Amino acid sequence: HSKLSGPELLCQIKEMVQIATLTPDMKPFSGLPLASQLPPRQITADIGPFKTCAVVSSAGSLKNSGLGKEIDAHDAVMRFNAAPTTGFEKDVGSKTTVRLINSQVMASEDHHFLSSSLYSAGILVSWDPGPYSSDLQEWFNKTDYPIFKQYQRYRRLHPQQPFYILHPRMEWQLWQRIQDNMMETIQKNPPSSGLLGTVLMMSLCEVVHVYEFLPSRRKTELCHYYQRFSDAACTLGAYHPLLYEKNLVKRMNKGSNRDIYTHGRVMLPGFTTFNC
Ligand code: NCC
Repeated sequence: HSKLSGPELLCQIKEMVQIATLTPDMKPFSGLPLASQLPPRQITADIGPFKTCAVVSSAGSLKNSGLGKEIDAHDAVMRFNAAPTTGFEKDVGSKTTVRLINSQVMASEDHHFLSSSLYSAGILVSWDPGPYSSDLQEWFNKTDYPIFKQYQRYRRLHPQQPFYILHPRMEWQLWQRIQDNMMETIQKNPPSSGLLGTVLMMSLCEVVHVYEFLPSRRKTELCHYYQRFSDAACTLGAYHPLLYEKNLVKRMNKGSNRDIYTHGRVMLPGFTTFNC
């Protein structure tokens, strides 16, 4: 085990993590009604490339950040799960280009996924923890949450909105990059939506600015900027190997430590901008 430099880590992720979404030709979906609802092409073929992008974590430390204008100035903005903009524009902006949601959000009653207007802006991308084998049939037989049932219902209600599903292989290829670059054995759970989304945006953008994934001086136990609920595990991780994810991102950061401290801002280069 040797500690890779930032550029070496970036190259590992560029070369070993395949960014892929489900398409109608993939088995076992090809023979199912679901196939007709999946986008015919990969997300990377349909959207972007963008010049500059913002990835907005949902961290409580975004509260009172005043980062809204800066975030909205990017060509594309990614948000996560149930994170709202209405009422929080000053701190998180109002533009939503892509929303990455986990299957728990799609399935749980209290998120009103099928009817809430929160999800109607921008492009949706969803994911569900797949088996380590990344076998699609195995995953289809046993998802964590009913991602496919909910996807089909949502598509019927909102047929015009672009909606992709991440290939579970991406979760585990990224997990492997984390594990291979850490001394400790990490829990065998997929990376958080935050890291999955950051890597997805690195394949769509020339430069990705990630906000409050590495906490600034505003670091707080407040879980989300939009909820009055505190738990340090939101920032440090419990189910997800979040602390290790953050360590990796810190090593890949092209921006300054000062930017992290004052803005919670990390700068990562898009995959097309460097050679390995
Ligand atoms: O909290 P969550 O994530 O929606 O946050 C999105 C991403 O922002 C980063 N984050 C968030 C809070 C914080 N204090 N620090 C952070 O760095 C993380 O990168 C995080 O991924 C998820 O990853 O999908 C997660 O989803 C929630 C929950 O399912 C949704 O918010 C819907 O309610 C999970 N919480 C629970 O299961 C209770 C969370 O573990 C991960």
